[in-house]
Amino acid sequence: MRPIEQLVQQYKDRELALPIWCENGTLKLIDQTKLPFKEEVCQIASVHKLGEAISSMKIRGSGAIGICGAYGIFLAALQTNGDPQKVKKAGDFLKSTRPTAVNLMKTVDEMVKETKSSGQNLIARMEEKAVEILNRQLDFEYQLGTYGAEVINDGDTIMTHCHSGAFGGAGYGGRALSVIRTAHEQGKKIHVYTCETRPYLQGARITALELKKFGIPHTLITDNMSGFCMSEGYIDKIVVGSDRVAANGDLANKVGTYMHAIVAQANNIPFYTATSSHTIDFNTPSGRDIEVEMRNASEVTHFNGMPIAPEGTQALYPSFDITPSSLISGIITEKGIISKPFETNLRKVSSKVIV
Ligand code: RUB
Repeated sequence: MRPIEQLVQQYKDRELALPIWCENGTLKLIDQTKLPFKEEVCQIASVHKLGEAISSMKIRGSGAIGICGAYGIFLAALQTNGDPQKVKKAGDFLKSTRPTAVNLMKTVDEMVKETKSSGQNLIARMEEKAVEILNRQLDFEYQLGTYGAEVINDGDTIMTHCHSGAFGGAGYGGRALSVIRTAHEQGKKIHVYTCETRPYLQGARITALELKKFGIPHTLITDNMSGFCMSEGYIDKIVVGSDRVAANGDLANKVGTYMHAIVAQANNIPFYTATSSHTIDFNTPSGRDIEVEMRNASEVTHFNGMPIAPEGTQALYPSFDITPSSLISGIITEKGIISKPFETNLRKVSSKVIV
């Protein structure tokens, strides 16, 4: 069986739709900027176009861009007829497209490392390896979903921010929504509050769409309503994804996460991140060392190309913020739920010990 046929079969067996796949040298992905109104497939045959799709958020979410990094290296191998030096250069370009999410860097590095032992069969090996990475991420989603569902009680109301779900991952539920989806599939009666997530509205456009598809009851709120909802007792738990977890447990996630975490602590509401062990970056000692991507201010002054502020208004768009580990109750991974002290317990995960 060809890698693509194997992949399609795996997804069929699990009754899931493939979010990202590659056929005959063309990468196919759902254009997330068009959601929820259209599920349009974007076709990409060059590393340059892939970089553009990542920077312009056609594909986004740390898991999904990690998978794209792997396929991007396969495309680079095809485009350069398997020239390892040029493949490495393409990898450096891909890594520069979004600086905060570490999965992109890690999958590119993993693929480039593999070129060293691939010999004559470099192109074929790159395709196999990309499929392997996609499948591995999908397995992680089920595993972390099962661990994470342990902290969700029947009757819980869970708040999430941004979109940490299937379109932004390997297709089951990404990270936060894998926890929520698993709890729902276990028969727990849950309700989700999804923050709209200004300015890109990933929560309103994509999380609400997935919750609807999964049949999970939910309520959309604007980001500035989370304090009210928490102080009034609407929320039992918070589960968000992570773009990078530093060695001390601080995490980078979509801007706004930090303010939700502070309000959660003030109201004794447990705050979890659902992530994979690959999002933990031991080369980053603390949140202070994470580069926060600054996006174009026009994304704040405009919506869908329409201005929403007087012409000439200055704006700022830090795409992520840092939530200090002191505000985090637990880090849900495919290897188990990591509790405090994070500094020591995160290290144990890297040596495969469940803590
Ligand atoms: C995405 C974002 C998501 C994370 C975590 O930002 O902040 O919350 O990717 O989710 P953007 P996950 O929309 O700018 O890519 O861990 O599932 O990737």
